[in-house]
Amino acid sequence: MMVPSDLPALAQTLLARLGVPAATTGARLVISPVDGAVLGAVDNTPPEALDALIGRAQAAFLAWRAVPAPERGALVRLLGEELRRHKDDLGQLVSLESGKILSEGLGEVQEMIDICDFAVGLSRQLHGLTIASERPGHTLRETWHPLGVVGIITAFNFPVAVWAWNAALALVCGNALIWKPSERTPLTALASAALLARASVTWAATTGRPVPTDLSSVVIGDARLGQALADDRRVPLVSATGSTRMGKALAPRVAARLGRSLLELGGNNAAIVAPSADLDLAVRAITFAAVGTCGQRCTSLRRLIIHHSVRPALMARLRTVYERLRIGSPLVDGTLVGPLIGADAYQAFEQALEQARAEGGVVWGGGRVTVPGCEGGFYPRPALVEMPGQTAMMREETFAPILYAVGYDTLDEAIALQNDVPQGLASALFTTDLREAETFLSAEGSDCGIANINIGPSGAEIGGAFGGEKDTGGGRESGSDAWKAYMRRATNTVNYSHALPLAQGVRFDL
Ligand code: UN1
Repeated sequence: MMVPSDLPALAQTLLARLGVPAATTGARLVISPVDGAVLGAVDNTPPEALDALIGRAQAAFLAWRAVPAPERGALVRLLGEELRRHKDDLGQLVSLESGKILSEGLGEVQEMIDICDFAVGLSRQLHGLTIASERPGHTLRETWHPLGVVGIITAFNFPVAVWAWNAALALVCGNALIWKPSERTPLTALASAALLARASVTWAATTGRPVPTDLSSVVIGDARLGQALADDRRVPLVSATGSTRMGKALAPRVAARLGRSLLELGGNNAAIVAPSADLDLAVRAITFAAVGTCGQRCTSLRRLIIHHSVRPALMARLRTVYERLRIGSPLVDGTLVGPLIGADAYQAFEQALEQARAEGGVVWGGGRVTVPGCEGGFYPRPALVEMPGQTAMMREETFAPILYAVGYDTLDEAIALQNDVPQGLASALFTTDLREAETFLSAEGSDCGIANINIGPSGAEIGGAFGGEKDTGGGRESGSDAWKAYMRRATNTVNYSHALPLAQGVRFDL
């Protein structure tokens, strides 16, 4: 496939098919990282409009919480159907707007579909517990209730899937949503919202009642919008994905009013390669994890901790693979590495390599690749960096395709290195030794929210809980029981006897 030369026209065609009115006249320009073209121009949401919007979302919540959960699930099922129908269009738009390769753009929409399926099933399984009461004639149980308006803040790198993780769960849990997407990716947000709006029309036609107005909305603008959500008591949960810096600025504001935040922040993910590792498999897994999405996943592999006995062989093979990486337009079939999101990201990439050299690193790769027809895009040559040890700069996350390699002698030493960074998102060990594998997954092993064996740290399925510890923020989204963050728990004691025994045997005779 040739690179379509007129990306703005393609973007507007895709938007029209997805049900978004022409986005060409607003004050905020949307730049494609593919070639630097202006894809569209959208309206900013004035920060002062948020107060009324939160009020309307609150009213929508009060109506939505009374709808039975399986019926709420039906809306999410319809959203999943719209996404299936428009997977190609939305997947292409994701590629155009975020720069990820088309297969990953489509994969992202698949991730939305998957979480919708999960949430539909969940809508009949918002289970509480029954608990044995210590008192005769009493029952003790817990129930889960809708929470309120959920603020969702997302990043450019997964411009739609992360919203869907939050939105699909929050909707079946009976909440209203206000979504602040990255300023860099408003078009895919508007398109996702348009698909939900279509699903809402179908839901209304089949149930005979409308979806409450402003049950779900998108606000476009800068950090002030996120701050307004963080500060507003009518937003009991703020779910934020982005940098640790952003999370550290936002979370104290939410905490100041004793609200809840669900944080999905930076990662600094490592893979350990043990002497027994299957190197064929490891090379493929490492390369995908390090250069996929141009190193701009929060789960991207950034540090390689290699046993000294296999280090020369593995690094030689990685260099060969890196030399053959197809770097180019993400819209061209077969491309593996697309552009960084913009000039600032490219500058951070260069600066990190500079710093690595200053700290004793030997760099293979690096520099900017000129892609014919896409001269306005910032295409980096992914870098492999042999480091003398885990230096200070390796403890920071650079959102770019840089893979640092260090050596180790014992597994204990490797695990200590893996854990010795501020972040705690994803980790991996390549080994065929059962003892090593189980040690890595044990309490004394990886300290991350995600710990894998013989698979890289990125590319998680939606079925598991997703998130990490330490500077990653501690939140869990997506599968497993992550839904509980979107509900409030009530403990209920019912006395069906004629007596009033007090707990703990306390006597209070009148
Ligand atoms: C992110 O980078 O914010 O596990 C999310 C993965 C994807 C999600 C990444 N499923 O890499």
